[in-house]
Amino acid sequence: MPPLWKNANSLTATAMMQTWALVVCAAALAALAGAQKPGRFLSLPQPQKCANRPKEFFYRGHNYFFTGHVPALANKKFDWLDGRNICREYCMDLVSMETQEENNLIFKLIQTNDIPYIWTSGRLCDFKGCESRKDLEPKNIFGWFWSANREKMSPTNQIPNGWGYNPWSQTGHKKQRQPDNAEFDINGTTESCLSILNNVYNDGIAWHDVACYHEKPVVCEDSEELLNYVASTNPGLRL
Ligand SMILES: [Ca+2]
Repeated sequence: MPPLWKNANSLTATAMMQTWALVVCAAALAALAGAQKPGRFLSLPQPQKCANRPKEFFYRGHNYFFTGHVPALANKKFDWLDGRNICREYCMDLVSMETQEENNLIFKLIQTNDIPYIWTSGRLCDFKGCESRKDLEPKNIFGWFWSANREKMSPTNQIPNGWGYNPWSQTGHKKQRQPDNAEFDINGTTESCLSILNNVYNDGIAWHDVACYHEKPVVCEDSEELLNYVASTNPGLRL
């Protein structure tokens, strides 16, 4: 199995390659999903849902929406993988904040609507296929990536390139900077997923590592990979 993000550029070539990529990714994610509920897989996009996906706002070529603002999904919460799958049926994925500008946009959405927390696509590479990657060690600093596009995050203990500050919270359950993997000390569950919490630890709106089974509303963002795949397999469909 190729490294998770090194093959990202190959995913756009042809529909066949994309189909292959989806299968590979589904297999990879099934492995990590199995840690919680056996037999769970990534959902494939549904062309009609993609064509009619909610478009709450638009930024740099991508549409976004918050599940709390969509009648069919309002008041629902999802664990991390279910959150991804809700988005993926719409040719979207959980939001990835690769830049401070995009992060500001999501923080503003959270602040304006008084949203207590959301899931993002941020994930710790601590599942099968990650063991041989020396560049991901130590995991709590170098092991985080955006699942939606398999892009590696900046080291968690540094200000990301191009940012003015470190978006990871300076505090949490153990009164230590994030990621702190705090739940592992309580019940042995690793905090492998990236949530944005709204002042839960009197720390403002900030990034926290959280165990993936917790249920939260989500922000979905257009997935170019899934949109291209559905476009290439459904000629004439308006996306
Ligand atoms: Ca934490």
